[in-house]
Amino acid sequence: MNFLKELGIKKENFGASTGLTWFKTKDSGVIDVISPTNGCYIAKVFQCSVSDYRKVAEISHNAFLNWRNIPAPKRGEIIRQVGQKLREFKEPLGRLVSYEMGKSIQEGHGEVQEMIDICDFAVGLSRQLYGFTMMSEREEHRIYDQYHPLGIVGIITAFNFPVAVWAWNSAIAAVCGNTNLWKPSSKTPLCAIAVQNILADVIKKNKLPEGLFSLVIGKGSSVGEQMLNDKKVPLISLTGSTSIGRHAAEIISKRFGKTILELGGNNAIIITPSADLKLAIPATVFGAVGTAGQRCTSTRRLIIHEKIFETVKQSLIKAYESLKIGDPLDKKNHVGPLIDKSAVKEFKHALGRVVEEGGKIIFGGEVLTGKSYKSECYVKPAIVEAENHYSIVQEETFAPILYLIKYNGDVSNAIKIQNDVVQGLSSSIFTNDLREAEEFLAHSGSDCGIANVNIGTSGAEIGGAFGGEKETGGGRESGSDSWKQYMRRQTNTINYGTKLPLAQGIKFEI
Ligand code: UN1
Repeated sequence: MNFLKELGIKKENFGASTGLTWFKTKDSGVIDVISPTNGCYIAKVFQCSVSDYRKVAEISHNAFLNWRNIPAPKRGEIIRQVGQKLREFKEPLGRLVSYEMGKSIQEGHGEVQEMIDICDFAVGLSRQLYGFTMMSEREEHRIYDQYHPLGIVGIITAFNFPVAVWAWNSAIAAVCGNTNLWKPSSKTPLCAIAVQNILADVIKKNKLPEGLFSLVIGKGSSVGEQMLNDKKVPLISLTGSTSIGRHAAEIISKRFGKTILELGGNNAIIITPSADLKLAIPATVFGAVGTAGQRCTSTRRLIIHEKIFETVKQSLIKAYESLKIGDPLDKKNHVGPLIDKSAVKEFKHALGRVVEEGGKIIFGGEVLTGKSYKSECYVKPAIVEAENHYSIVQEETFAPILYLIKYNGDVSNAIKIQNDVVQGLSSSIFTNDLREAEEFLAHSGSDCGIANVNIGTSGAEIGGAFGGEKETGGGRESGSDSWKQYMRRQTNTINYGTKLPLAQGIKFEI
């Protein structure tokens, strides 16, 4: 396969790198990477050891001591070059994302586009790391705040966005003057190795120090724990399940480290009687089955007004019937496989539970077998009539299951249902009624980090701050002023006069 070669993926790969240097540990466990698209073996990755981790962190910390003094726009220039390299490698990298993770090739390329976009954003940002200037109450005094880099930023990513989420964090963290230490999901290590190889050209060309962009592929129970406990890593940005996030937050907060947590979502779309169904139906379908329901922003609940419930249900069934499921590398397919067999098991288990609780599967839910499905990871996305209080509906099942929930009366009833879960990532309303839209966006409206009108729950642009409330973790990454989390704020008061007045008018004369 040419794209593997182009990306520097070998039959045997190592798990730790500080840039150009790879650590050659072979005795700390092996990952055999299998493609969910066809069940074929792709390559081997030797996981790194705890002692590798310590060395990598040491090198990354030393790199930080220099990198923080490079003017931010010059750091931006490096990220500009990274963006340029990603443009060159968009085709093979997008293909690898699709092959290793299983999302459609369009989405694979879209993911690389997100990386390119965030690099562009970070380049501009490198000239805009602004603080405020405040008016002092004292004569001949000036107060301002400024932002300083933190140190090593640990980036722990999930399998579903094996490259984009790293880029959101690392492009911003790097222009802010930090070094990056990436621990990718063990389900998609090759994507991370490919990115590390793409970075190597930029590192070489600019003679950058080892440790600016580092990678550790290792066991969560050893290498992961080491990182969580490491005082040299002042900030950890973690994308994953709520239970992993809770565990990480407990450890990191004990050492007063900072976190950006992007955890589970249980995202809903509300469809009101005035909604334009020409928009609402495709947005719902993309939200529910895109990435085979494995985005943290995937649409899991559809809250429909009773007046239009039947119409929406029938339109959805029709749309689901037209979905092409199969090899995600084939452009005509909309839906690829789930990441692995255990995800298929979760899918089936969730459907079993919803039926037990009184739900009705009205479409799909089968595991697909037959010649055209080259692995055991293909499923038919399911539509289920359910109620919001069912325990399984309250959970995030990382699979294409869409729960249809009826509401009646006013939009406030729908908002109440939408908010009645522990997660708070993304939400949408489809309405042509201004009052309903504004009610949804008001203080008493959606309690999520993302609230959209007439577009779906997934597919956010990089320009906005990305993240959610409640058990989603409260972090914000990517655009807007998320960069502030990657820096430490300092307030500076400068006396340029010849007296020493105290604030609050206090007199202290000696
Ligand atoms: C994720 O699923 O972890 O908004 C991130 C979206 C994408 C990112 C999803 N831009 O769906």
